[in-house]
Amino acid sequence: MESKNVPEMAELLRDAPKNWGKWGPDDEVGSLNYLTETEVLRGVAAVRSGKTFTLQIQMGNPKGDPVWPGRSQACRMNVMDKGHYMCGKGPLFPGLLEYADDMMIMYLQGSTQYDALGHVWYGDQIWNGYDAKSTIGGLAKASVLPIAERGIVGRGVLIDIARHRGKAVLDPGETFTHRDLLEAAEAQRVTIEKRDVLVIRTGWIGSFYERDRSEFYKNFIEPGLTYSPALVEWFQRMEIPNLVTDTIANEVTIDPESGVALPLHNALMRNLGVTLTEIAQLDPLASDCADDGQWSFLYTAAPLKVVSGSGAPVNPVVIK
Ligand code: UVW
Repeated sequence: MESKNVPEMAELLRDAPKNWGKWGPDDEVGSLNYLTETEVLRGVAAVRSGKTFTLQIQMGNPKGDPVWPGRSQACRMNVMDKGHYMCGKGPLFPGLLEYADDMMIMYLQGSTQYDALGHVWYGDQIWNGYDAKSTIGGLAKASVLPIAERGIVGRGVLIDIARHRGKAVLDPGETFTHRDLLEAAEAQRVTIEKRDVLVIRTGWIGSFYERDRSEFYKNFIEPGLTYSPALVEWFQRMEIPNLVTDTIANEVTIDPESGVALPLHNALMRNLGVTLTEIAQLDPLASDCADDGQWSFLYTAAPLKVVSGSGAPVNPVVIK
């Protein structure tokens, strides 16, 4: 990559809009506040056939799990099975009950997941202006717990940017903007409405299972949305509560204009309170939408209730 002076996040986002204080000084769920009962009913009204889709990737697929470089794979360990009973090591219960048990060690961002609003920051402040020191030893503010306690239900709209560009998968580092999303939506004959859960398919996570692992991680740069003040203003004006994508980090890894890593994490999540849902498996849903021409649906998600968590695994359910 060409070497250039990369500005600090605070400099890049100096004039960027914020929703801090909009829902009070104690708010920890940000733009999810837009998902009122009216929005739930708008989601329900989008249901036509009753077809359902789950958006979580498998945990422990033999090909491995796609995770951000530096994070390790989820590790499931079998700690009790028939073998224990066969060698006399299984616990004895009246009536000779036998059972299998597992435990799992994983990054909370190591599967399809909701980021807590306090997951990223710059300038010593997280979402709503809370002190970044409140993250020390586990998030005391803006953790994933309040998000998990409320759940996420609303109208979802899928924009298949890969299909729109005639590709199975976007190229590494390939970018798109909100204007591209609007163009793709028009081609799909669907409208991105105010307060929609915005679901974007690039084909990237699906391609993880087709490619050689070392090829997937080589010079790792994901495709995705690219930062601009106009894009951030559009998210704010559209009152987007939740951005869901089939990439590991929901935006192009390095902003090509400034050279800054993941600026939208801060511009959208820290500043506007938009929740991010990452590593979604969108291919079966997208194929079905292309077949029946229905790109909007009821979107529901219940991340795990991890106290003080910076994120939580989730298996969103979509009903068409
Ligand atoms: C990082 O935190 C780097 O990314 P993500 O939000 O994708 O977990």
